[in-house]
Amino acid sequence: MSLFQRLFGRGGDAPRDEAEAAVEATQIATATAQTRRGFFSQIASLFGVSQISNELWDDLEALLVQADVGVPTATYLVKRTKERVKRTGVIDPQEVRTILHAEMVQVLQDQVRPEDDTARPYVILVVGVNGAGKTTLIAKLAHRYLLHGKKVLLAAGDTFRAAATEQLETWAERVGVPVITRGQGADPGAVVYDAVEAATTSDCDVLIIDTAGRLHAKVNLMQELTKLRNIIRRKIPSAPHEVLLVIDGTTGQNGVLQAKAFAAASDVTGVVITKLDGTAKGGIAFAIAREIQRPVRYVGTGERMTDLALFDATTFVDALFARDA
Ligand SMILES: Nc1nc2c(ncn2[C@@H]2O[C@H](COP(=O)(O)OP(=O)(O)OP(=O)(O)O)[C@@H](O)[C@H]2O)c(=O)[nH]1
Ligand SMILES: [Mg+2]
Repeated sequence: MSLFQRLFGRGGDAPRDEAEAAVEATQIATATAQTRRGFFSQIASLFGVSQISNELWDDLEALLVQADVGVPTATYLVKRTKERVKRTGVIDPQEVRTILHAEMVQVLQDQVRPEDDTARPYVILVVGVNGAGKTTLIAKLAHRYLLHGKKVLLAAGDTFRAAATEQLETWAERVGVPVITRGQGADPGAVVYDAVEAATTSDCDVLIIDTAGRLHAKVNLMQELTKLRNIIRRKIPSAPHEVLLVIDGTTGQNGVLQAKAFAAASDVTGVVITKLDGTAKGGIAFAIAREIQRPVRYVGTGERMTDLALFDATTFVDALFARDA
């Protein structure tokens, strides 16, 4: 089954056509090159041995941990793989690799998409720590939805950081979408209120709201997100349809801690892992999916507005295990 066929039943964010699906699969393959050539090539070479031993399992677990899969998820994956190997009577180490592959896909696929993306305007709230890649993601999403023929509106809800509004405005202009702003120092709630109002009256399909970067440990800042959500809900009770948590893929296990704190404090519906192109530890996707029980929705594969891929579990795991020519 092609990537396009796998995603075809999904909502408005599914690839437009096979060409777009193929481009995104290539982007994932390119962005995971470091991870593939690093830890995953070492994992692949583990299976070159003549028989399955305890040492194989120990080495596998250690390499998964090094690739940022995290201790709980690495232990879980090894346990599941081992059980399946025993149950099915597999003795060829190469077949262990196939089983591991399937278990890794399963960890990512266990998380379903909860939201109804036929809603209109479809409201997306973007949250995360400072510098994770929120504003860049918004530009990428706007570009993607625009290509899908959607009418997009942005909201400059980061009124805290100097020049945050200007940064979003620059992106909006480049992408070719309007943006609602009130400038630095304004109440982010007021920006969100204006934006929801504008999205409703201007009949737009997708509203994407930027927020200021915040430390997951700061309780008052996390509560501010709840306030923003409530402002949105007053006008559109089913919204926000997605709360996307942006995690910088290069931050390792700290990223997993961030994800846990955000998931506990706000209604995160999905995760975007950015800067996948800048890390050899793409294993973080497994840690996040399993530890916070939310789907990875997109991955950022570079700094340009086209550097975004809709996440697909099989494509991602295939890319990690692929053999480079
Ligand atoms: N290589 C790479 N760089 C990225 C990616 N996404 C974002 N960046 C870079 O990360 C930096 C921070 O991105 P922003 O989008 O400004 O991050 P932010 O979360 O909005 O930051 P604050 O608003 O300060 O909290 C910029 O230099 C981006 O170009 C990605 O997928 N790959
Ligand atoms: Mg920003």
